[in-house]
Amino acid sequence: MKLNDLPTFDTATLRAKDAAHHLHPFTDTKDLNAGGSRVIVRGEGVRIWDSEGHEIIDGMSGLWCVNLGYGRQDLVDAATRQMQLLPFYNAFFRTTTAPTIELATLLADVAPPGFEHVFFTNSGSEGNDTIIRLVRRYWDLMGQPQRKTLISRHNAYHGSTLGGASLGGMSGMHAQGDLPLPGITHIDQPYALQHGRPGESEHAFGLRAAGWLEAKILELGADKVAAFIGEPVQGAGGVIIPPASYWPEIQRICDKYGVLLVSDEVICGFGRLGTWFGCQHPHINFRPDLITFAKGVTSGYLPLGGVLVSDRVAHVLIEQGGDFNHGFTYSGHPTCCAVAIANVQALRAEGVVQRVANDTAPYLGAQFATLADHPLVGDAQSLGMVAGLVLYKDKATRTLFDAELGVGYRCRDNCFKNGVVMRAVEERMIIAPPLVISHAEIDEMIRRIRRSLDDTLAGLRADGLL
Ligand code: PXG
Repeated sequence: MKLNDLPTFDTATLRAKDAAHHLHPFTDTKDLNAGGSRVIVRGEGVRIWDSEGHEIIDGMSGLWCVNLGYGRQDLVDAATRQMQLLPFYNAFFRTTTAPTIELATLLADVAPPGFEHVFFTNSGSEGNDTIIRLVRRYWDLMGQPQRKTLISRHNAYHGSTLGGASLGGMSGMHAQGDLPLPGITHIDQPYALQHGRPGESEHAFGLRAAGWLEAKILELGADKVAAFIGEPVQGAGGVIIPPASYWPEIQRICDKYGVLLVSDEVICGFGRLGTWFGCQHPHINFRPDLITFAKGVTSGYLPLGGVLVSDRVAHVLIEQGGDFNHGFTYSGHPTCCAVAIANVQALRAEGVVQRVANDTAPYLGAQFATLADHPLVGDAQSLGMVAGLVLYKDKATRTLFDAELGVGYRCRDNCFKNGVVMRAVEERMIIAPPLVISHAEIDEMIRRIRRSLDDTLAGLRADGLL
């Protein structure tokens, strides 16, 4: 859309209507309404604009999803063509649509070896609910119906449905609504800054953290455990990058006890780490039995998610399972699938995943690491196109600020003011920019982040907090 074709936006009226009628996700509505929400009206490449005309580099790709960036006419055209032809038809009663078939075929091609089947959902949360039902069904069919328990990790994020929130390990979510559901339990996350011991190597910590899974399996009894689920790199938890020793050891433990291994690739999938799926990254390196995906499959242009099912599981479901009594009206929605096809084809044709691995991610990592010379910043690390740093009160002694000060939120607000989206997760500040970001755009993003860190430092000093 040309700039002079843009509609005009009356920010005050929009904010008033938003406050009157919209309950935002994960939001204190009273607090939001006191200040008013920011209305985002346009996007192009890695940039977004708000209704007051501010230009902002989107360091979070929308919400970890706009992998190809904004303004892709090919994705718009794919949606338009499909909506003209057939906006919707279902896949329930011995019917399907061409884009649904073509996307299933394409996903089998880009998935790790041994994944020939997909079950479609609308979101990552529904994908993980599907995982719960699938793994329990699998073990019923295998004649081990007592294998019901799923093990996940504290501070994991697996969605906001009852199943997703239960699999997730967010204490704030569990505290609302009596979660987790029965049959879901958690071990600690592989976060060395929280759980590492003085002098312990990263390698040794990774093995010890994976050992918590073995201990939990033995506590429950291996014959009770259906699956272990984890994000290759925890996203919403604050970009927690596990040691390289962690996932291969998790794999070994799952193999030893016959436990299904589930990779939640909602963030890490579709090139985010420089491999098609996060489990394929050399630092991560495991072979899951099931993969949850969403977000990047359409670069967020339309909602779509699902579960990639390995041949081990699919064979049992298909050969012995009969009906699988599960599905959503929009499972395999043709317009969403058409956009996903265009997105995956573009990722391929433009060599985006390769470029992330060989060029963009190393460059982002090097530039992001330079932030560690800032007085507030320590532990600035990245893997692929996700990066996180810690805001320290005293980085020499790794002393954190009191949580009540909300230092991360101060920093996040300064980032917005300086034209960059960065997300705050308690003491951690994180980014996950579009995969198509250029070197010049990375430079500009890092400059804006540095300015925001300076402003945060100055504000803390002015308020007598440092
Ligand atoms: N798994 C993972 C790993 C996710 O990151 C979901 C499942 C759920 O997907 P849906 O499509 O149902 O939202 C997610 C979603 C944040 C944030 O604050 C992250 C997500 C969602 C909302 C906020 O970082 N990730």
